[in-house]
Amino acid sequence: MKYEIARLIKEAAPGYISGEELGRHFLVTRTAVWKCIVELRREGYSIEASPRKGYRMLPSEDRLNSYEIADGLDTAVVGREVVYLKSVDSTNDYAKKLAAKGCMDGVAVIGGRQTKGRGRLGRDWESPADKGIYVSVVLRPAIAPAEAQILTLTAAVAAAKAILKSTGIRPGIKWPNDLVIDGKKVCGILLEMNSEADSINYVVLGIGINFSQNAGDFADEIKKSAISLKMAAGNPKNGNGVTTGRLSVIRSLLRELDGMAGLVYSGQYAELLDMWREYSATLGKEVRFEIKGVQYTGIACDITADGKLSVNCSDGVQRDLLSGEVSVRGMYGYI
Ligand code: BT5
Repeated sequence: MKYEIARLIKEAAPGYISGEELGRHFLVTRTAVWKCIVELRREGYSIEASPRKGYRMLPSEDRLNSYEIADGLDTAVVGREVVYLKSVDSTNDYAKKLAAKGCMDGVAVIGGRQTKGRGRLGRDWESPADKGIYVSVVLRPAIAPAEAQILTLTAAVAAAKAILKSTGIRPGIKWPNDLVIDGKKVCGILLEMNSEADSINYVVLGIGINFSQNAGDFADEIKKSAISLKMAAGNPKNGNGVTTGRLSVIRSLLRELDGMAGLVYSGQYAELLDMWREYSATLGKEVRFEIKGVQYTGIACDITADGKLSVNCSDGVQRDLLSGEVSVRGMYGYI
């Protein structure tokens, strides 16, 4: 009932709606309405109470709860069910548990903070309360496990589009799983999969976006390589500043992920790869990577149909990289 109350108050804004009217609507007492208001305020809703006029919703962007995230989302798969947790160890771990129990395709888990946010290969993902966006989505695509890399690209394009649409800032994609702004990492993607030899049981796509950190909020080791949307907005070349809250970015992300997942589910990889190329901050750049202890440099020239990065190496050989680390000139200290 409380979110229904929130909806009615929101609909009445900028006007008021009386406690009596709300009580009548739900056939409860005004005291019961008041108890819901107290709970809603605790969840971050700014609701003004005036003794004569009733309740009024004040503008506030950062109301994160499953109702606000899912309300009117209207997606086909992603976000059909939304789980919001104020604090969680890792949204990926939580989503994996739901998936193992058989949850439906498209369940989205969102955290207000993560106490054990993870990157790839056991690395950490800094996940402070209220300053970042932590989203994991369970997908059950009917594709071969060997094709799963396409989903990392899918998530990267979806996150880039969501950031552009909701904030006006255009990030680039650094292959395979980073989004960058001004040469620094604003978003990381973690794909985890549970599969049989030739079919996928489920995939969990985890996306972390730095939203409102200041430079001083990041640990010393990543201060030079990390950026938040708020920091990016401080650079005039990135637009007029971020005026949205995390809620809009999250809703936009779920919608874009839904669109992108639709492309994968219907086998429209070419379209997806074209979008990836459009946002790429890697193609055409000098890159450096290592295979079995040998260092190579070259120019990243394309992305293959199965998501590999093609590099024209300085020894004249073209190499297609499946995953791993690639340093891109101009990013993260590679000059
Ligand atoms: C990633 O790993 O970039 C994947 C990050 C995925 C995080 C999401 S949040 C929701 C979901 N739940 C999880 O538990 N994880 C996912 P990788 O490419 O391995 O990069 C990790 C490295 O990025 C670290 O070793 C640091 O150097 C750096 N790093 C850590 N936190 C960062 C942050 N907040 N911003 C920028 N860089 C960061």
